[in-house]
Amino acid sequence: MHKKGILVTVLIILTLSLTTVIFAGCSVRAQVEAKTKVKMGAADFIDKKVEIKKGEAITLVNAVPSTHYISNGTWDNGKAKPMSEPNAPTLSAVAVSGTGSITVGPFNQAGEFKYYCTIHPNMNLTVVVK
Ligand SMILES: [Cu+2]
Repeated sequence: MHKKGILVTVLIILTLSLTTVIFAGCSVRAQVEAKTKVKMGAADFIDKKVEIKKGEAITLVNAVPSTHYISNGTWDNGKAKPMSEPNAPTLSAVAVSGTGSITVGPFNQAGEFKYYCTIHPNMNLTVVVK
């Protein structure tokens, strides 16, 4: 009788931990990655220009551990030029650290949109939306 009680307790604990693992998995999957990935190096965009279709998003991925702060705008000859572009998803020094990533979008209007890293001179990205 006592053994059965222990067995039931173990089963309940197992069920609860399994449920936790399943829900944790769901929340990770909720951060949807876009099919277009833009790789970032230690201090630059490895992919400097990407082309996507209207309605699509991009995912900025650190290819090596680093920290970037991404905003709308561009570096022009070593000078930071923040921009506020109509129809561009707004980023205001959004941090991407370690080997992390962020998804930007969807981009719902055609055009060319500029993003830059506020701490790494000349780290520019152009997103072309067709
Ligand atoms: Cu950076």
